[in-house]
Amino acid sequence: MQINITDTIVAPATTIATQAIALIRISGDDALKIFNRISPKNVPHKKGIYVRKIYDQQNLVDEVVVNAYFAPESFTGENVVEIACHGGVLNTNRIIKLILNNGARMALKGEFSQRSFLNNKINLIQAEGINDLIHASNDLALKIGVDNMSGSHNKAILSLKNDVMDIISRIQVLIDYPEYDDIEGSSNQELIEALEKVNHKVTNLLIRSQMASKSIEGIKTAIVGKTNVGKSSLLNALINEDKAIVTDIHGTTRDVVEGQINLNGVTINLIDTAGIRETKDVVELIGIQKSKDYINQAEFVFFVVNAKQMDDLENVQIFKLLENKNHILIINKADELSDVEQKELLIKYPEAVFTSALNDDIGGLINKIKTKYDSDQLLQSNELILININQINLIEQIKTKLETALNNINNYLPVDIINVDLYDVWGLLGELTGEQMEDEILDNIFRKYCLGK
Ligand SMILES: Nc1nc2c(ncn2[C@@H]2O[C@H](COP(=O)(O)OP(=O)(O)OP(=O)(O)O)[C@@H](O)[C@H]2O)c(=O)[nH]1
Ligand SMILES: [Mg+2]
Repeated sequence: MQINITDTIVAPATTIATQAIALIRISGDDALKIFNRISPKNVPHKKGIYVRKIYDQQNLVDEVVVNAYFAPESFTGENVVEIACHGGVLNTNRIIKLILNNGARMALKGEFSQRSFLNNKINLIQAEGINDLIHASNDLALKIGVDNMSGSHNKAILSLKNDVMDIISRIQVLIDYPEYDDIEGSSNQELIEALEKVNHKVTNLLIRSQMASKSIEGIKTAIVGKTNVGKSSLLNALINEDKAIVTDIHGTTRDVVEGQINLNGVTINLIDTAGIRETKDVVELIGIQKSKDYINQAEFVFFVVNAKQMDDLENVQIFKLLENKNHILIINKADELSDVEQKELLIKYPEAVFTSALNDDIGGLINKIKTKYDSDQLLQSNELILININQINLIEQIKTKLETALNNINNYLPVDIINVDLYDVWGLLGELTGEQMEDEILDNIFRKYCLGK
């Protein structure tokens, strides 16, 4: 759909709900004019905060606080009027309707950010940063959102672009003056070194970004083990909620139950599964098969056992399935074990952690998860990290192109061929900041934002 970016738009910036205050934003050339149509005492063309009464014909609607900004000094770069009104559902809707009737149109999702981008107030990395910040589900996502929103990493992309352009120009000299073979900085070796430097930076950006995106999106973690060992109790203790049914009857969990925990920068998506045992019960058998499938699909497995049944056939089977899997061996019901028993078990299973789901004693497990998925480095990183699929996809493409260029130059292919790939790299870097992106793709990116953002 082609959107008209010259329209004056309106949208609620807060959810429409029963609340003290709601915020309504108007942006566009006519923002002030439209507001003044519903406020007999006009707001002057001067940046500031004003208290005004809104009227629908002769009827008082609300008393509001208005923040007026004027182009280009606003978030969108346009005239903006922000109305803080009283926050009831009916009231907010009524004011929005009034504004619509007086010449504005309803904003599309993310249209304020899109205008800000189109008016060069922010680039695409900053716009995505704002969106990441709003949707952040853990500390890492929040940090990356704030960093990217602030534009503190714009330099990183700029410097990459400069590096690439520098190599392109050096090659261009070779193309333009083929008769010289000793142009400074343009020997094969020098070009390879320069390209490797860029490739190194891009590779690190990709590694950081993939790690961060995985930690934020969540690590698919299955809780498996024999029946009645306390898997569901452990899930409940971890998520701090009685979500899964717990009984002392073997085979209580028949279908999977899911939960999520956020530890600093890591999100763990938990799946509690049916306990594994010999059974003739058809429903339970399906559940058990599912549990085995979950072990295969999961990226991380919590294998729960009870001390006295470590060597049972089912456990031996599960140990086999877990051979090449990232997992934690959890000996639950530790409250039933003496210190001596625990020490003996640790000698035999040094990698095990003890928990008592019954007593919410799960500190050891939490620490173990944190050592397996250490996001501290990312949390403290001062470097650019990108976490959206589109962004990571672009970095992967950039890396592939750089590697093709490196390969070609190492194989002494004609330099003009190498420049073809480098121009692509240049273009892809531009897509990251949104400079070289088609309108339709941009529209799609902004439509995933919130209404009013
Ligand atoms: N003493 C003790 N009992 C526990 C502990 N954790 C769980 N239990 C008890 O063990 C029994 C089984 O717990 P569940 O969490 O349902 O076990 P499960 O592994 O999910 O069992 P299935 O769903 O049948 O596979 C319940 O009676 C729990 O209260 C623990 O740490 N200590
Ligand atoms: Mg269970």
